[in-house]
Order: sequence, then structure tokens, then C-alpha cells
Amino acid sequence: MSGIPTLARWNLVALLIAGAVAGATAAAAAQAGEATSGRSLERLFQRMDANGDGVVTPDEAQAFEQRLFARLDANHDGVLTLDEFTARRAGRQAANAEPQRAATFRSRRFAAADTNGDGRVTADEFAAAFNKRLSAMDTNGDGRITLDEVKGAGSPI
Ligand SMILES: [Ca+2]
Ligand SMILES: [Ca+2]
Ligand SMILES: [Ca+2]
Repeated sequence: MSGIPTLARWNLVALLIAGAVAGATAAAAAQAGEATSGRSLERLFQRMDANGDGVVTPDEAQAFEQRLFARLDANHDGVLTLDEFTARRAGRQAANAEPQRAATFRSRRFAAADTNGDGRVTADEFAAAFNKRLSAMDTNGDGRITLDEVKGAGSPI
């Protein structure tokens, strides 16, 4: 299955988090494959690349991560619950033909970020998961992320 543009943006966000754990699941890889289709990866990259110079610096990535966390933290208590983590995506994925798989995938993403396993993802845990994934994306190790690297990370293979 491919070509679900409304999902792709969140799928990349999912990638950023879920991919932080070594040995991402086959389901994650499949979702990642969906994220590579269309222009959604480019749109997401553009949102991360605040100054539009075609490179996402660590500062830009961190700012993006913090905005993302703040947006997900619906009750603004500084931690994400599974409900908060999935709420925004749940609406978007209502049209998904495989809601079961999507729900499983979201749960795994959450568990991957919740490194101490207390059922809540703190800002630190979220940032750590995000940064880990970002490092993995930075294939040439220069500390900056290009669109090509983002696209490469989105590949299931
Ligand atoms: Ca930039
Ligand atoms: Ca919260
Ligand atoms: Ca936790």
C-alpha cells in the first residue's frame, strides 16, 4: 500500500521517533515506505528547515522537536501520554484502511520513546528519541540534515 499523502507527514514524525530504536519493526519499515511517496517529506523538511537554506541544522531540528512536543502535549503538563501521542494522528488516520496496524504502530512508537517504561514520555525522552533518529538520518555525519538524507531515511530498505 502506498500513496496516502495525509498520513505521510505524520509517518515521518513517527519515523523520527520509532526509528530511534535499533531494529525498527517491519511494520515501521512499511509505514516508512508510505512516507517516502509524494511531496510530504519535502514539506516536512521545509518545516524543519526554518531559514530555508536547504539544510536542517541542529538548532533548527531542536526547535522543530520542541514545537512538536508542545503541540502533542495537549494538557501542557510537560509529559506525553499515549493518548496525547496518538490523538492528532488518530484523526488523520481515520481514513486509513488498516486502523489496527496504525494503532499498533503508534503504540510501538510511544514505547520506543518511553525509555524508562513508565507509560509517559517526558520532554527529555522525546528529545532523546528524536535526536537519536536524527543522528541516524545524518548519514554523512556532518551534524546537518539534508532533504536527500531525509528521503534516504524514509526508505524501507
Ligand atoms: Ca536551515
Ligand atoms: Ca501531557
Ligand atoms: Ca517515560
